[in-house]
Amino acid sequence: MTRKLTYGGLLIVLLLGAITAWVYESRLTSDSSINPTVTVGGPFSLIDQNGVRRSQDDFAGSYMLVNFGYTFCPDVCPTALRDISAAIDLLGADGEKVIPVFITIDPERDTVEKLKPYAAHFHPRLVALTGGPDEIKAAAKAYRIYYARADLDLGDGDYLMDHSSLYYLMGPDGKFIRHFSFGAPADEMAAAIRAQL
Ligand SMILES: [Cu+2]
Repeated sequence: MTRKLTYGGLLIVLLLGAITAWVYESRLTSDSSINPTVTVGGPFSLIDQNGVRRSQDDFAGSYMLVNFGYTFCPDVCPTALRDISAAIDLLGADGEKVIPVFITIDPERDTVEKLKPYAAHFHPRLVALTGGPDEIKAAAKAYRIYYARADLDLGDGDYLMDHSSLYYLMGPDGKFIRHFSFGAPADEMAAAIRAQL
């Protein structure tokens, strides 16, 4: 296969992934506006970048800004984490009330060792969580996150993951407050979060 074809294939896979995630997300957002009883979030038990098991109860009393992704992600996740970190910094001292939480949807590659420098790169208070495949599956289901391994071999055993990129603001009681879509500007997120604190 030529280089050109490989890049073309990659583009198609990324595009299909984006469309799937978009369809899934529009269903979620329309669901939750039509039906306010649609729940997002809930109990989880995962392992943070320091190897410590963390549950939803550990975050009680703090707001969480939760998003899902994977460290091998070439573009979407780094952008999301940069925007989320910027929004929290824009909140100044109030930002201390909000804990940014990144949950991997690629636990096979995203080990504790991998998550530690990745999290530190984006925000000093970012909590990055991994776990067993079933634990990740349960957390993603609770947060209505779609993810799947992309059907394209990048060589050397590398692969991409398709996943939805929504950020969830959860209250000190662990309840869902609102979501932000990928691409939401940091200043708009900061203002929207401030209105909830
Ligand atoms: Cu990603």
